[in-house]
Amino acid sequence: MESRHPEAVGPLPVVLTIAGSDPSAGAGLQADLLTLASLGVHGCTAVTALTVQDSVNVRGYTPVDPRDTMAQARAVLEDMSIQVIKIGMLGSAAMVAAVSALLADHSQIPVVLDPVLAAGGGTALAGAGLREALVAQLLPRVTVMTPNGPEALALSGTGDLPAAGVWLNRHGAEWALISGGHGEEPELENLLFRGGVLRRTFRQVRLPHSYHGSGCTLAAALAAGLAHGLSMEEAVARALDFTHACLVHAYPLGKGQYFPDRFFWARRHREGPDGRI
Ligand code: PXL
Repeated sequence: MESRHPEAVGPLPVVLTIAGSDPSAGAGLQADLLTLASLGVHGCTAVTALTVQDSVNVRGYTPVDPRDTMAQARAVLEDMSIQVIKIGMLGSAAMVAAVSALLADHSQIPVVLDPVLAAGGGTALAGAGLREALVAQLLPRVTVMTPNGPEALALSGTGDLPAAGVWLNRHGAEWALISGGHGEEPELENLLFRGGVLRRTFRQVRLPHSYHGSGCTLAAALAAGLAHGLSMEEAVARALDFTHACLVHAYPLGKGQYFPDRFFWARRHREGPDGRI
């Protein structure tokens, strides 16, 4: 007979992330798992692509056969109760079609879509027709999407961010959070839209460096909040605060972008005299 340890609490909420692998572990599914773990969520992964990259740039990527990615996702979905599906880099229109069919079979699960088109350094992570496929096949199924400014403009073809937010809602995304930070302004604005209306503007102070995986962190933290049962506005507010804290504590590991520290709250040993836990 199984007995529970007196300190054990109930099972963790579970998020399935469908995303690409980043060997530097700054972005992609590695970023998702770190973020989810830090926020008390169990993360499962279905891998869409193997990227080759470091903290400076992306050297290339190999797409995974969508049948293999979907077999991973379906295995997990058949076995566990999944609270939220988070979608990151898909890479190809064929992968979008496969994910769209998967979501049709799990219509009750909320979906967080980070519409990845390019790496932080600018290298494309998108095959031909990805943009059109995302819009036509995935947006109608999205609970909340988290494009950055350039992604919102590219997806919508509009000329400014307020118009892009309205456009994304009209094309099916129930909520759209357009994250700021890609301009030069000292204070960045994150815009939350629903029903074609700008519901809230969240302002944040710009931080000094360039970061690897900040968008993945934001979307994964938002998925974690929803998996814990927060309302959308509360989950967005907390995800933005969490991401900002990760970036405040970010560290340089390689020759390029800084790495967000998703476990900033556990680093008391950094202040210790011998640098150990
Ligand atoms: O940050 C976007 C992103 C998402 N997913 C993977 C990535 C990147 C950026 O480099 O490599 C796998």
